[in-house]
Amino acid sequence: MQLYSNPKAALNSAQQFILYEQKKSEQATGEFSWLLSAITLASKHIAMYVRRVGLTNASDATGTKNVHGETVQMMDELADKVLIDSMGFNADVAIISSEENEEPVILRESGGKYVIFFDPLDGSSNLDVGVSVGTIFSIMEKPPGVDDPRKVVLQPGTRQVAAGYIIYGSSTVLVFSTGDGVHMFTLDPYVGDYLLSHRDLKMPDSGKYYSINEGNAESFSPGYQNWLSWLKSEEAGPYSSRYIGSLVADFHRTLIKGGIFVYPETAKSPEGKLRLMYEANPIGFIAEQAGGVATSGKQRIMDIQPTSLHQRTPLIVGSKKDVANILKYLEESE
Ligand code: P6P
Repeated sequence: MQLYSNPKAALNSAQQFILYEQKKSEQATGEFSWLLSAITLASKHIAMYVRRVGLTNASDATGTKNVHGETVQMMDELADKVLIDSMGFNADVAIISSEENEEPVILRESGGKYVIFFDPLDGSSNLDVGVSVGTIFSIMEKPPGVDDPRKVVLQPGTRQVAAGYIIYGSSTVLVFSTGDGVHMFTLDPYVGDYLLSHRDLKMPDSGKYYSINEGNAESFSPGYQNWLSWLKSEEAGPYSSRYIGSLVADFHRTLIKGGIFVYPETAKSPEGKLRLMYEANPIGFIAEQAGGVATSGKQRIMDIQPTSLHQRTPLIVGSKKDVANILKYLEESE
């Protein structure tokens, strides 16, 4: 049997792809290709540890809690350190901010062009049960003439120049956009590089999967309750429920197959659970670049003007028709 291989992919590593894309724009200086290569190198280190988590103490608790009061695992700290170290010595990176650090990591008091936001290992509580986890990144440029780190990091998602994630699942997949479509690369462990598997990925206009933690349903507002009832009716169906509990995995399925992911306000998380700067914004950037929609239920995610670095937001993201349906119920119940 002929061994399947995608010869075109072999010619398109993520680095080559970025360099080729950057050549298309005169003002490109190759800075982004460096940033991307730093992130992809770090992700290969992280993938190596994630793939062996049962053989190490990587999923053990460190005994500390992060800024959200969540238990920090060894793997969370390792991923955070690997990412900061990989970006740290690049002259263009001014500030790095991650879920694991209450304050932004200031690499350069002045100078430096980019601000990077990370969720180093989203969904890490699933590590010990073999569920996909991921690294999410968002890249913004420093506003000209602003050096105060507190102001520099509090920019709306529309200021993103690039965003993406790496999902450590059945394969290790890199998805990113620099504002010119969404592209997907699969790590070929034999080649040791990310090879192009989808160029200019588009999210279907609608899908049959809905993804929401119905364990919180009691505390959903009437709009969400009414939407869920409609969703399960003959009129709407058939929808299938898929909820992994790992944002990157639930979103990646939505990106590829369409449908909707919802994390609304709940009794436990009255502002929503997901973080704006390093979860909702980058996921929203990718969704919109692929033709999807990302909203808080009240406004476009990327228009939200942050007031604090680790602030949370409700997140509704997915196919335009499925998001339009839920917004109709939310508006009717206002
Ligand atoms: P719940 C993981 O902890 C995470 O931050 C996201 O990856 C995921 O979508 C969400 O929380 C799951 O939260 O409350 O349903 O377990």
